[in-house]
Amino acid sequence: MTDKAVFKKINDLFKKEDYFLLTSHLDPDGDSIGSLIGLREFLKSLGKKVVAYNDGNLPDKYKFLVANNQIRFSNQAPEFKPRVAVILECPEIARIGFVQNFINTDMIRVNIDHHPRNKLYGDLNYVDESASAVAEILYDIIKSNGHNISPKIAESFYAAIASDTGRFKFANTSSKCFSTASQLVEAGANPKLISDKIFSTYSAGTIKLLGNLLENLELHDNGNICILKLTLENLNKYGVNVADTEGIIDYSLVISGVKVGILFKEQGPQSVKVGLRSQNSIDISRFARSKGGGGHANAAGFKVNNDLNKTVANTVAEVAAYLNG
Ligand SMILES: [Mn+2]
Repeated sequence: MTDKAVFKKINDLFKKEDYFLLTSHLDPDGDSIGSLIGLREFLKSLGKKVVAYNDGNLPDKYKFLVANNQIRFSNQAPEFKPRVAVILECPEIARIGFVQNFINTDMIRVNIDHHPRNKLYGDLNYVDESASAVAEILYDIIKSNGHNISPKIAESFYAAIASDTGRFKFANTSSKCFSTASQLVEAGANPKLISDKIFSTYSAGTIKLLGNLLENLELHDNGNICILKLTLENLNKYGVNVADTEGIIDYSLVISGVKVGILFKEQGPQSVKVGLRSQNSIDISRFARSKGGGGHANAAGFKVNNDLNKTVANTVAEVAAYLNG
């Protein structure tokens, strides 16, 4: 099917059906939140019954997008029987966590994503790896039917794109994404306000925690690898919720000469989340997949069931071998 044909099928569902469930991946980021809220707003404007779920926590910096209960983070069943499930940002359906409990085989599943290696698990699938954010795709779907973009939708989608492109600077920042962002600004998104909300709302505790992490950063493999370690003790010491540490990983790649940045997030005594960032020329997602994880070429990750120190030692050695192999 051509893009146009898929867009038409999705728009036909938006028009015909009345009961929708929307969801996105565990531990939501800006694209997950902005896309959910924008699509929810759009379907509501068509008079549809919509419930949006996410298995995770809402980071403080995205609270301005989400009014009371517009996204449910709890395992509380919908009050109506959804006919269509729209799954955003998930290469595999397992990424939606508990929300799987609410998706039955008799529902129509629509899978919209921009991650590599999407499993095409939907009844309708639209995957565009070149899209800067899922919000960019949703914008195109809605516009393709001539629908109006309200200021609230524009704000949500703009926030999603600004967040997924790291304020329009990651490798996914395309001419197309600037063009979409421009149209969203025309439709009412305020770039300064959204930027301030997303990128300048750290708590004092988070900034002090960042200071501690930077003070203790380590360079390995002759400066090719930079690592940051976020321990449970650290989170506790500065009173920071792990959901509010998004963006800290970007500091792992700002030192000149560093090819791969790694943030180790201790989640428990035998549980570590490993976040990876790489320079343009290095596909770090291939390494992440070899460890059971995934992601984009320059931003990926995986989880390890081991203690922090062993995970750090093993990962540094393996990434060095990957770089020099
Ligand atoms: Mn995304």
